[in-house]
Amino acid sequence: MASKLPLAAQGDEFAGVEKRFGMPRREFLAACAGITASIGLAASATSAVAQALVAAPRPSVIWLHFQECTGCSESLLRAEHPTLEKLILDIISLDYHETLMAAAGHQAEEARKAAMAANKGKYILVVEGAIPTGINGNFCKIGGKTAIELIKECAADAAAVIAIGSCASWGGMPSTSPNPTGASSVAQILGKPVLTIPGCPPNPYNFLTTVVHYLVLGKLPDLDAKGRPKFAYGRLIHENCERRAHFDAGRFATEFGDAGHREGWCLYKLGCKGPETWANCPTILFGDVGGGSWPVGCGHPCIGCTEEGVGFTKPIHALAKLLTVSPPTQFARPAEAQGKGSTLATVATVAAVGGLAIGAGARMAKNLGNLPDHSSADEDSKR
Ligand code: FSX
Ligand code: SF4
Ligand code: F3S
Repeated sequence: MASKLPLAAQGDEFAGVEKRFGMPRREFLAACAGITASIGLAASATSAVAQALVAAPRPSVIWLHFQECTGCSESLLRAEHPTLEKLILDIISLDYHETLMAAAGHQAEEARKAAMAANKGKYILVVEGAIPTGINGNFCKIGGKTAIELIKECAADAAAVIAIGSCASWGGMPSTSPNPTGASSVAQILGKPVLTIPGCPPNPYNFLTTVVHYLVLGKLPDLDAKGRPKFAYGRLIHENCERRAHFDAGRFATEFGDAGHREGWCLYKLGCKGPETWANCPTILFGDVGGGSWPVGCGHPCIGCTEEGVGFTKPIHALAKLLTVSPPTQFARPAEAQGKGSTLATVATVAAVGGLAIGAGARMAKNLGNLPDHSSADEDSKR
């Protein structure tokens, strides 16, 4: 049962965390409070989450790499963020990870088989990278087995399969046209849905929170129709973007380095895909270096890297579909300063570009109140 004591007043139940996780107890509990909120539990459950992290047996994790840049692992393990790295590596038992393990060759293969046998039906399989299906899968072979053979063998006795990164989630960059290697997602290879944590790279907190959810509650979090945890992918980037007020006021950067860009105005006209991309980038940020540490915060339009059919597919300069919000009612004439003036024609043009009609505002209000069970960007555009 969750303790009712304030965090600072709790006794010695977390006395070992400083040694084990390499962080002050208060910092550990603060991290647990954030995770507790992310997985949708009341703040009073923070203590229970912390206790579970300290006491839960570390699940065995088999981590496979295929067609990718290893950015998923890099984002998880970057040196500037020892807290996260420590937390993850201490709550799981990473028994096989080709780029991190000291073992090599036959020794590595034996470690994988031993971990799978010892934890049959209980280990978590994490897959990073797309799986090439061309020339019978021979574009990628590890230890004499194709990626297809390996993933099927490892998934057979896994308790859960997690596709991390856009490559594993939906094919990502390797699957872009003309896709000469036949790069495919984990779900396509296994022929069944799996939990996906897309992003190129994905945000490590979304992986951490998913694992903690599994450890604490004994089940995976609620997923949307693309297999993404709703706690992380339940909102459009556009809904939480710090530049949103500029979008609503019709203030847009139209060139990199122009006055609007330097002022931090909305990047929609530079091709920002925030209005059709579901992810929590603006709320959880990257790298723990403070505010603004996410693509739009740094002045670059979101390219929709989490979103199949958008990231690496739509041209960077193409305008995004406006899925849940109405366009601004006023736009500047070309000769006027932005933020002032409009014509019916400009309003109509932008409305047509967005594919929206009257009623979108009401829909926005509805969507802000409810988590949409979006299944694809196209379906959402029809709602
Ligand atoms: Fe790279 Fe991962 Fe992108 Fe892919 O992240 S960051 S190419 S999603 O599989 O390593
Ligand atoms: Fe932010 Fe992009 Fe939406 Fe503009 S279009 S408010 S920059 S997410
Ligand atoms: Fe990717 Fe856009 Fe987030 S490019 S990292 S989904 S802001």
